Amino acid sequence: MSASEDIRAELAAIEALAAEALAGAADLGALRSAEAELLGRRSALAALGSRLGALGEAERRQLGADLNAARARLAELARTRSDLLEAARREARLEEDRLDLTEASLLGPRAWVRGVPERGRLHLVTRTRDELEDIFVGMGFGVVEGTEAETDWYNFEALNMPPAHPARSMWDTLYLDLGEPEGVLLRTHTSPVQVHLLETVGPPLRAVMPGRCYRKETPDARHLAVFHQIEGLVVDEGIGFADLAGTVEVFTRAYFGQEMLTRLRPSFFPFTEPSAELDVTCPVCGGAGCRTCSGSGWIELGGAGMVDPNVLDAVGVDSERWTGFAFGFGIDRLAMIRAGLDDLRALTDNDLRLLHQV
Ligand code: FA5
Repeated sequence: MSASEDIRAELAAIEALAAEALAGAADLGALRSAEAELLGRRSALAALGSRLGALGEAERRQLGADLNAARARLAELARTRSDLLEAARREARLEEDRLDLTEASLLGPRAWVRGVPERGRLHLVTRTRDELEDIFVGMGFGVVEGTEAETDWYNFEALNMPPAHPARSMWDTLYLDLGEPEGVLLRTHTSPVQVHLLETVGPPLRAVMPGRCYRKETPDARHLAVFHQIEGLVVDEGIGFADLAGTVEVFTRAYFGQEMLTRLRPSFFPFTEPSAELDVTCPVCGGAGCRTCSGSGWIELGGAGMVDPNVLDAVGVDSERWTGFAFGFGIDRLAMIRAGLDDLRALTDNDLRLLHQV
């Protein structure tokens, strides 16, 4: 065999092997190293090219052209294989990243894992509010709702707190940019609904008034800036403090059961006289003192007292004839205590892992 025939045969063999290796590369990495090995400067193909110098002019030209053609065919083959592998890699990545957000948000994370649709349910605070309403309806109370935006008169003045009264500082108020400066506000408690009720319905009356309240507060374990209260008002002839104490006791037993320790402690509110505060044993530490109750062993649920005659007089109700009691309890606190939560903020975090348990 002449030298040129020898080279031609070798070229055919090298091309066949290289074509097989390139076409069979399993991924882009394997393809790149096959290309370097088969088409690079140290490849058998390159070595073959360096042997052409020993041939005569015509043969060298011919074989040189054959060699370049073989190299071009192999390069084209590598490109085709590369495009194919690149497309497959993109496809695989898209499949991996595919996130069906519709499925995730409609069914919730637990359903997603189990593949079973999950039913939604009412938030713990809403369920607590419903339950409190049921308890009071069972005790003969009606349910009344007020508005969240109030005027200064209903939130403060009619409740025996004239402008600049020091007791106003008990409630850090968020004002709305409406009407007179500081004339319209987001109610800081549900007590203004008492005033509306006395004005529009008048005695005798027995009602609870649940709803959302707002205060300029920094949230902590027992405080939120947006929270809920349930107000109670009973006005009739001959109502006394014993009626208030009895009502509070029947209510706390109905809601917490017999075991819960409660206490009524003397306090002050401008719209009740005498005034008291209702506390329950801290459910987190059992009364020993902890972070949740700030070490006191008790958690305050709300205020109460005999309606101050000035409040009745302010809305034209005869305070010589009618007497009454009122209370305002924190719904979020009631929910937190019975669910055994150590931090009120857990109720607004919307962590489904917690909300599913309470
Ligand atoms: C009042 O708001 C009075 N209006 C209650 C009242 C009504 C007294 C009728 C007398 C007669 P106080 O600010 O203490 O009072 O709030 C009552 C309850 O609401 C608290 O004991 C607590 O349970 C709840 N509460 C008050 N502020 C917050 C808050 N920032 N976050 C969560 N709960 C709160």
